[in-house]
Amino acid sequence: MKRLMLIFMTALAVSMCCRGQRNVFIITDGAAIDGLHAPWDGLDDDTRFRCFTDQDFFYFFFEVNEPTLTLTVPYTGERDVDPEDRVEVFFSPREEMDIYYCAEIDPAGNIMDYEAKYYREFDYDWDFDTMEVLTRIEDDSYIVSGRVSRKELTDLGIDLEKGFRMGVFRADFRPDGSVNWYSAVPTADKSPDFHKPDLLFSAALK
Ligand SMILES: [Ca+2]
Repeated sequence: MKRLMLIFMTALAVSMCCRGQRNVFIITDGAAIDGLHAPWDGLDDDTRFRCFTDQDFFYFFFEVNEPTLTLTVPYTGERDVDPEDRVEVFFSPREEMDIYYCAEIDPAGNIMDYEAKYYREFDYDWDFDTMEVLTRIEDDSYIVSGRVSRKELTDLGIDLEKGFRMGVFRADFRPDGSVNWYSAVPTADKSPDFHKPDLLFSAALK
């Protein structure tokens, strides 16, 4: 995993790609999203998201400024991620989100992953077989890096070459239980709900 982190750190010098419903987020070395949005709270953050692939894996990386680190202690199981600070990545083969796959990862490296169907039908017993993450908590920030095998994504119907729908999100909890929800896709929605087609964006390999 040390090599994984090194790869991430060297891939950070990079290009900004288009995103949004009508544009395609092109996955190259260092495909970048800089800053997430919480329009329902009038907030933007400076989270950095990067992703890329090699022959075998899809890699993703988040760097989050987080002065109100909130974790469930003791951690007893993946649903304990629910009230925690975390980053989230969603994959769907289709815009309709008739099926999609989610990983919500806390700064300690705990993963709450599930299969879902629009609208908000969640199977928390489902897990990614090949997802691995490496996280680091620093002063007022944390890093989440991870990977999932391309074969697994392909088997789930996620076609990296032809394109798929991806979601990138963050939850910023505070110890008092209050929360701000952040999305990569700007939206005019009045309240946060990540489980909607217009909160995901089109992505594909170059
Ligand atoms: Ca927080």
